[in-house]
Amino acid sequence: MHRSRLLPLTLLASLVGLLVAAPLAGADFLTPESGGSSNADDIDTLYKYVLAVAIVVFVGVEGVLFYSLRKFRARKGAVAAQIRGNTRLEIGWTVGAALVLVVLATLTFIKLGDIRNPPNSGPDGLELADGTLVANTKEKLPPNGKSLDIEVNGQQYVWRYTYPDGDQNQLNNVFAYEEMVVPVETTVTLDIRAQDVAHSWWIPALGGKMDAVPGYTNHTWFKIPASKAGQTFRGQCAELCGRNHANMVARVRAVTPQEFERYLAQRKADIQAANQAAERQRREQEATGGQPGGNAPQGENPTGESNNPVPGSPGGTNEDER
Ligand SMILES: [Cu+2]
Repeated sequence: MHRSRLLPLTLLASLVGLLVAAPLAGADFLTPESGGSSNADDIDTLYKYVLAVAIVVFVGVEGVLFYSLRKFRARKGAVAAQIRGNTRLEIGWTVGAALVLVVLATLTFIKLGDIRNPPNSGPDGLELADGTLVANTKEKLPPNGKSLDIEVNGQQYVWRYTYPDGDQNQLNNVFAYEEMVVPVETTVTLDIRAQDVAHSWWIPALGGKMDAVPGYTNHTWFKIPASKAGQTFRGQCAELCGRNHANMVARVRAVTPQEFERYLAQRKADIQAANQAAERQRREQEATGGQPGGNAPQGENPTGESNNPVPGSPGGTNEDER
């Protein structure tokens, strides 16, 4: 075969090969991860719709291009037709492009509601009593108003999670870093904040990413199906936030509601023990006069900024539950 023909044919063949092989190379090669929550599945489906339309457009355009390159290639003695404008063709591709946009916009709006609005927890989800595990200032709640509302706080360079406990006192809530443990079949709503610079919360298999910006509270949600209990979903801060941005990882571990309740109780006990140990140490230091500034009256430290049991954690956590 002639060399000049070989090149486009090889290009076309490799292109077709790439498109055919792409789905086999892994389900999430061209479209987002999914499977952990219905909003992630909807986002994934939407990408697939757009991809399908894009492939049709791409193949159509490239097909006409390669067909024309071959059919109207330069020949000895041939004179090219001089064409100036073609109203029908021009209207045709303008209307065609507009139709593609209308189709994509319609599909997007059909899916958008299910992506943004959290559904109710399943019957086997965590038992959510009225007002006990629910924050009272929420933008998006499930239709029945009940969700496990966890505060996500981005800080250089770790994610901090605060679990609700039903009372107004934020200081005695259970908290954790890096790994969030959640019950399956339960709608988990997240209040996403940042305390220093902008970060971005993203566990790809659990839905879209959400900015964490100082001074704002953003909301997102997920609901992990029962079949995924025992699985851990991994993510990573998605906003360059400083030197150690790459180390700012996040994990969400799905457990059964029973395991979740055990986890919460255990964690509460651990935090109380650590606080008591810290308090004991502080009193000992005060008694021996070892700590500078240790003469503040005891029990009058509402911010809880001293002797925080977890290094690097913000002030105001789990002080003095007694
Ligand atoms: Cu970050």
